[in-house]
Amino acid sequence: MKLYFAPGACSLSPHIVMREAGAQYDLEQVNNQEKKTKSGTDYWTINAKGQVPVLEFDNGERLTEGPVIVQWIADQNPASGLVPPAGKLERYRVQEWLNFITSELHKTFGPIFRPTTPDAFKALSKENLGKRFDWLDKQLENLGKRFDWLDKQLAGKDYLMGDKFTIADAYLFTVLRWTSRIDIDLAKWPNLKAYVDRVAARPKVQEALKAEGLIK
Ligand SMILES: N[C@@H](CCC(=O)N[C@@H](CS)C(=O)NCC(=O)O)C(=O)O
Repeated sequence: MKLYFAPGACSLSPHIVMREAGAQYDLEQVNNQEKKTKSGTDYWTINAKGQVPVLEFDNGERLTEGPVIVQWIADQNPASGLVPPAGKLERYRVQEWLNFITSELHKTFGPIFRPTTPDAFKALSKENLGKRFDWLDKQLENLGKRFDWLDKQLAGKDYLMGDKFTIADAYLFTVLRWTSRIDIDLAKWPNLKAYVDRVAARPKVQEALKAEGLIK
């Protein structure tokens, strides 16, 4: 089994889940700009969607889409308690979170830190720049509103589902880490800040961050 990842990208979420579940997969780093794996394989041949994460099975079959991969890993390791069993309402609560994180948070970040964006900004006229900034401002405002709501959800809770860490926390933590790259200071949302620090302190999360070279 092999997990394809790019340091700090959304693949950090299944990477954390893999470690929290006690699963042992190989890791293969992907250069997401060059679309090459560390061992030199053209990444388009691994995932025709050109994105991480990908979980590759020993028979060569591959599973994509982070919110699905984390459920698969957790289901293979039920003793880890990382996801409630299918059929229980709590399972759909976790899926409710995964869907919110992927569609309303994760995908809002992409265009904000796409590497080509600053060059385009430079080349644009002042008027166009203004329009882009209006757009960027709106994105950040929308994110801010969602963070206000999230902050309330986390008040008095250690994790999204209460006192138990689940796959949804691995994903939310991964996405919230990106705020520092776009100058959003989480200190504005005390529950969110405390949550990120709490997840970051988990030994398996520390292991994943170190393995991706994100901390020393
Ligand atoms: N729907 C996919 C999206 C994955 C995704 O956005 N991956 C990003 C990294 S966070 C990526 O590989 N981007 C490179 C690209 O799109 O070229 C999932 O949830 O797994």
